[in-house]
Amino acid sequence: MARTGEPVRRLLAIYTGGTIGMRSQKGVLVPGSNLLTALRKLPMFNDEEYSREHQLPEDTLALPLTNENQRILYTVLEYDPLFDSSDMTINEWIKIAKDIERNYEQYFGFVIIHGTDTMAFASSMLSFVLGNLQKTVILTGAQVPIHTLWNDGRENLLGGLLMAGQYVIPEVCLFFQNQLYRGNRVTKVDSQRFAAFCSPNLPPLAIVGADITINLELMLKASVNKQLEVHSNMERNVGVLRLYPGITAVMVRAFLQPPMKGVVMETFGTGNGPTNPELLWELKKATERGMVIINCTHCLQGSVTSDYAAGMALSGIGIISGSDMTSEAALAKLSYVLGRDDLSLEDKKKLLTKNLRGEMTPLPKDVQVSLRDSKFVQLIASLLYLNCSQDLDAVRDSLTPTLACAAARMGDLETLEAIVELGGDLSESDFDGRTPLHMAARGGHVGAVQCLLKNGVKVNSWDGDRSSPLLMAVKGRHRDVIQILKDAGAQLSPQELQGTGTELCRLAASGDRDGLIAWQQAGVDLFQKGYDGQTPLQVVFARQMGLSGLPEATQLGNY
Ligand code: ASN
Repeated sequence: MARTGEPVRRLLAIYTGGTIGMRSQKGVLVPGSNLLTALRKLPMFNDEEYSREHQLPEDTLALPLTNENQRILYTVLEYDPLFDSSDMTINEWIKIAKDIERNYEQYFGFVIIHGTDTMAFASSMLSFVLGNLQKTVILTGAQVPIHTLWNDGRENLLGGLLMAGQYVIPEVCLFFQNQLYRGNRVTKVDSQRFAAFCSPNLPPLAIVGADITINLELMLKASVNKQLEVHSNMERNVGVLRLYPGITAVMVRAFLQPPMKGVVMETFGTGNGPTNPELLWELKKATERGMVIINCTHCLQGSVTSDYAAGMALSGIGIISGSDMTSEAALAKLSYVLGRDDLSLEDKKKLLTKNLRGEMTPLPKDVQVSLRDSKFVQLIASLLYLNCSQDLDAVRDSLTPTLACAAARMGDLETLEAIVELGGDLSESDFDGRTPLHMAARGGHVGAVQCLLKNGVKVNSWDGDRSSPLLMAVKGRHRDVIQILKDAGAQLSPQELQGTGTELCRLAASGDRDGLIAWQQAGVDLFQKGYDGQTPLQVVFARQMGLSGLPEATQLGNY
């Protein structure tokens, strides 16, 4: 996962405020400017000799060499004004995302220095604002200012810089107290202790001790070949409603009034709420008029299920299960999805049930068998595609056709798209000479066939048995696939057409109307003769005269 061969790594550290740089003023802490000046004085953050020798710019410092002899340089971009994070809003988080976008090519990774109070909201929000991320983005901060003798700021910031400078973890993360978390899985759980955050439903992505332990199988895959996207059209009219025993229908109604468009509703236990009919009526009315409501549990750990009638009542009125998302992640996801003007309300609701940025664990019944979801393939893919070495290139090239054929055979669009995203070629054939298009055509998977054609796979190719994808679709009687292949220029070869007269007569004799239509759709003449000189139509008539039933086969002329 670490990129090799680059001795100097450049990071951008965006300082937005927070306790880490705060100073005491009239007895209270206020955001403090010139963090760079403070860092310059600390040898762990500033290799003075290197900076002098290399004449680093004023806003850039060098960390001392890492254990692996790597040099990490970081440029500090200090915001003005600086914020106590209680004042941060979607606007500031979008500004951070745009600063990352503007500097994306110049830096290896990004560290965002942020106040802890709303850091879980910030990391959740940024995980949705930043699309197709291929570089590491880490938020960090402190419970105690970095200038004080005993503080957590130094360790957190140094840890964040080291992680971002040494690893490519293509997602928005949060580093605190030696743990690297997925940003949209965290919540702040302590207002004073250094262990301020926890990730209740996902283990840390990495743990730093004497060694660094990376949980490779948990990491999201980089969207290779896709450009970074900043989704700045986030819906602001979203909110969190925490249910409590005795909450009244009137209060709920007041909360659900315009301009509110989406609500994260925090419910009891596994997603239960009062079954009070007036309250359910208010919620039902709101969802009917287009309000989107996600059900998340109050509990720190666990997931929303439909085990109780009290929970079922909520799902029965159009409320979407938030699975094991934190409220912070659900709010950010709601803001992102409702901001997608290209989607209908129905599609937005569907998207909300999906795992988009690793923010939730899909319910077992919703898990489709997908190579992309399997930890095994994730591990293989990350090993094959995120590392660069010639040996791995060779292994990747030989494994990709097999993976792609297996995915195409199952119609696993997600894996096919993932292979493309990761830079794989879908037109390669496996050891039997079969391409993924053969397999998708054989299985009748329209989406997979379209995806393969869209990605430039040749429509006419013949496997070891000299069969084309079109022949496979014909044999499977997949009429919509036959049509798509024909439209893309598919043709049966002279070899494939050999003996079709006999095959057609056989189908006619057994009354296989679908089989005959499939051949006709592939461009085969149904009036050709079989081995005994009879046409399929003659066979049908002979059967109709002699045997009962099969009038449908005579309707072939309609096609
Ligand atoms: N109030 C501070 C902030 O969130 C708390 C902190 O950073 N520890 O900006």
